Parts: sequence; C-alpha cells; structure tokens
Amino acid sequence: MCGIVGIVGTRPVAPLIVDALKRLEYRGYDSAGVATVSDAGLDRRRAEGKLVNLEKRLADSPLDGTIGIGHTRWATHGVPNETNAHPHFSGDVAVVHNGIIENFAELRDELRTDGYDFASQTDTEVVAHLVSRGMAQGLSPVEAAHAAVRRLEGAFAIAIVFAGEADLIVAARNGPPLAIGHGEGEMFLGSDAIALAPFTSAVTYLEDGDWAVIRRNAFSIFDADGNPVQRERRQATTTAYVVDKGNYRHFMEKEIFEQPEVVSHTLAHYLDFSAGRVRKMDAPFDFATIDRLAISACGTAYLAGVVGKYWFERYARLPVDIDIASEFRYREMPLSAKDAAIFISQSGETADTLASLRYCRQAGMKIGAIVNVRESTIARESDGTFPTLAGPEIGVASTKAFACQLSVLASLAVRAGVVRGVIDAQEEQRLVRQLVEAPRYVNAALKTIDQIERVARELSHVRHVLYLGRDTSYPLAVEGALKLKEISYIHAEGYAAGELKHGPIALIDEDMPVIVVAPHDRVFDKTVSNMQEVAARGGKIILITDEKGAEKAGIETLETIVMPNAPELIAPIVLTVPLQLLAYHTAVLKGTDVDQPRNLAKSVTVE
Ligand code: HGA
Repeated sequence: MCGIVGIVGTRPVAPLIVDALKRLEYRGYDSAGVATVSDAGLDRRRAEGKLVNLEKRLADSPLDGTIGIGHTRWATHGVPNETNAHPHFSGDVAVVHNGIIENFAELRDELRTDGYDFASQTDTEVVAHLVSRGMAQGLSPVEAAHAAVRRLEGAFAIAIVFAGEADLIVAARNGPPLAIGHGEGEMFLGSDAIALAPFTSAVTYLEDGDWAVIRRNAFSIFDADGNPVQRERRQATTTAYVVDKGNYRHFMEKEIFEQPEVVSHTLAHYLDFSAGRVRKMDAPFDFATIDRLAISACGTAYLAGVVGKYWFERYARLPVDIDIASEFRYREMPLSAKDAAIFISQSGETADTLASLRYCRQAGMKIGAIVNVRESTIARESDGTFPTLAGPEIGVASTKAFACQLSVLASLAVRAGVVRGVIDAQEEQRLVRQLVEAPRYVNAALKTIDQIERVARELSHVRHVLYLGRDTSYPLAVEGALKLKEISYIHAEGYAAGELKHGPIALIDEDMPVIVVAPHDRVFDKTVSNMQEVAARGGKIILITDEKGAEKAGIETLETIVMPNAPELIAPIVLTVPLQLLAYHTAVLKGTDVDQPRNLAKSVTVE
C-alpha cells in the first residue's frame, strides 16, 4: 500500500525522503513523488513506476529544501501515472495521502462549484483543494488543515506541507498508520517505523482521529476535536533488523530460507521446550470458558486461520467460525459477548481485518490478535496479542509470516486443549515435542530445491494449475495456488480434493497440471482415490507428500516431491515450504517482479 514519508530537517531532504521511501517499497506501489518547501516555494518531482524513475527525475532536476514529504502510491482512484502520483498541489498546499476519501465525489463537486480545477483523477486532490480554500478564506495553514480533515470521511493517513512554511508538517490519521520519528533538531514522519529506521528508532504513533503539528524541535498531537493529547513515545523494535537481501536474489527467497529460524523463535515464545509444555500465556480470554471462537483474516493469513480451525476443533474440541474479514461484517452472524475472536494479520494494519475486529468489539467479544508488528493498530486495539516473531517481512507474497502464524495457532490449539481438559499432560508433552521438531523438518524441506526447480520449469509454460488437498492440506492447497497466482501470474485454483468430482474435474486434461498435497495422514487413502480420478483423465500429477506417502501412493506422477515424515500436527508447517519454493522458482523463470508483483500491495490499508 501507499507509503508516506515526511521530514522537517536541517539538510536537503529530497534524497533522504527517497531513501525512506525505498524502505517502504515492500508495501507495493505503482508511482512515487516528493515535494519540498524552499525559499522558491513548493516544488515536486513525480514519476510513474519504480523509485529509480523518480531518482532519475531528481538527478536531472534536483529539489532544494530542508522540509518535504514523499509518497509511494498504490492506486485506488485513477490510473497509476505521473499526473495521479502524489504529492498533489493546490495553491500553497502539497498533500500526500494513504487510504480512500469515501466522500470525495461530493467534496469534488462542491470544490468545482467554488472554481477549483482538478488535475488528477484521485480522491486525494480534494484534500489539497480543501486546505487551500480554507487558507484563501483566511484560516492559518494549521487551522485550514484541521478544518479540511474534519470534512473527510473514510480511511486516511495524510501529510501536508505549505509554501512559505519551512518548519511545519501537518499530519492526520484515521485508519492507515502514521508514526512520528523523534530526531535531534529534526522530526520525521512515516507510514511505519521501518521507513524511519535510518533516522531514529524513537517513535510516537498517531491514533485514529489524531492530527499533529510537526516542527523541527517539537510536535503537538490533537484529537479530532482539537484537544491536545499525549501519545506514548516508543522504541521501535523493527529498527534492529537490517532490511537487506543478503546473498539472496529476492526478499521472498531470503524469507523462505529464514523459516527454520523464525519458526523456532516463535515456538520458543509459546512453548517451554524443556518441560514439554505450552507456556501459560497472558491470554486475552480463557479458552476454557468460551463456547465458540471466531477467526477472521485476509489472504494468506486467512488460510492460516483455516488450518487453525482444524486444529482448535481437533485438539481442543472448540468450535471455530472462520471468515474472510471483508465478508465477516456483512453476513450478520449472531455474535455473543461470551465468545472470543482472533484476528490474524502480518502487518497488523489490514483494513478489512481491523474493521472486523471493531465489529466484534462492539458485540462485546474478547479479542486476540496474531500479528507480526507489535506496535500495529490491530495489536493495540486487541485485548491481547499473540505475536509471530518472523521479523519484518518484505516480500509482498507472505511466506515466513504464514509459517509463524501456523506455529502460533498450533501452540494455541494445544494450550486450548489443555485448559479445556481435552489434552492430558502426557498428550501435551507428545504434541509439544512434535512442535519443537518443526524447525528441523522445515530445514529438511528446504533441501528439495533441485527437484522443485525441475517442476517449476514445467509450470512456467502452463496457463492453469489445479491444487488439491484434504483436511489441513486443503487450506495449504489453496495457499499454494494463491502463492503461484500472486507472483507468477499463472491462473491457479486450490480445491478440497473431495470437491474435484463436483465440478473442477471437468477441467482435467493433459495440459492441466494437478498439484496434490497429500502427506501420509488420516485421509491419505481418500486423496489417493482422487488422484486416481485425475490420472484416469490424463491429468499430470505433481504429488507433494512425505516418504511414507511416496511409498504407498502407487500412482504414476509427473513428479513426486518427497518431504520428511513429519508428525501430523506440524505437517502443514513443513508442507508449506515446497509450495512456496514452487511458486518462487516458477516466478523467477517467468521473470516477474517477485518481491513486488504487479497490482499487489503489502499491508493492505484500504477496504
Ligand atoms: N486513494 C489514493 C491513495 C491510495 C492508497 O492509499 N493506496 O494505498 C490514490 O488512489 O491515489
């Protein structure tokens, strides 16, 4: 999603802003721009496409000024071109914005009637004109900005600078995050702490409805009514991580290979390895007393939630409703204050998930969050957080965060089983011992790389792929298909293997590779029958299984990718690896932009 950067500094800021924007590149974007304030007034450079295009513009025609704002745009309103790129100008005002102004059409009509011309197709431009009109009516820049923000409906993070004001940025937040970074005689603003990492690790997050007046040596934060408010100064944890590809070609590759380590860090947070117990946690609710659990998330995190549903129901006999967050609020599910909800989001900022969280809160439910960014909005608005310790995930297609979400969900399911009296101490020890082994198995799964590259060569020539799985391998099949779609742009669908005969079997012919995820588990024989149905129709099967499954399958496959025999509980964490590697290598062979696939964004802060 869009990234925002602002600096009130003491040195020329344009190159610093571009550097900070580079750290937000991982969120996905399609154009970028910078505006600065200098003695000559406001000026900007914008470019379609990657930041390197903006850098070329700036090299040809540098910007002066020790104060400025910058933006990476992921278009919601208007095509991704230079004209629609932010910052948007009106008179003495320059604005960058993340989010959607839902009442923009009404505001645009009003502003047009007042004689304001619109240069872009964006919703953002109304903000620039509103502020500019306020100033033309005699308001000070700060008053005009505040008055404008009060007119806006929807989700937004905004930064504004003004010609003739070399020591002032006004920022506002209602939805997407904004952090103020504290410097020495300098002040920073960014969409997240990663953007500000080279400048400072001391940050203050604006809360929803807040707006701020930021100057070199001080800042003030106000609530929506204009009352001054204090917000906590925090030490951002993300700064400690070097956001760097190391020896890998892409962040995604690096993140796939980090999984043994981050899964182990995450599990260590929840498990007492030596006692063979799940740690007593400071849970936001008591698994023993709830009758139902609602889980909601989007994309890959949603699929982690589906695996979680199988686990909570199997190991804790706890019924789970699982919903895609963008649907959850609209299906009018009866909610009870006696029940609890868990929301899963890597960034902790996913707008649909956050909206579902607030919906459950209104129903009086207790809320837990599985997030990777502990300072995020979803973390802060929950009654308790279950962190994933994946470190910053930069590749847009989620990999290590998914493996860590699964690790958390498995640990919680075992804990829930213990406190609900479903799992006795011996069974707890057995399951914890299995979980402890997960990093070792994930490491072994990474060794299948040569075989996977061979399969990827096949896939790189096809247009459609079907993924099948049963039980916990069903959500994995959907996740495998999602990963392939996201980064290689090959059409792929994930189905429950048993559903094949109810429709998708019509698609099977010799041009349709069918990837079957089937470890030797309780449903293996049933999945083998489904593979027979595919084979009988000439479909090419790529089987992802374990050693036992490879021995027992007895079916001709195009390729059988053999994983170690992992225990049932951790098999989904292990089997995720070949699916990620397959998507990754197919995308590399196709030459796509693996870390920033077209049209996609990380940290999806619009609904
Ligand atoms: N609506 C604005 C900003 C889009 C955005 O925030 N994306 O994350 C636009 O389309 O320019």
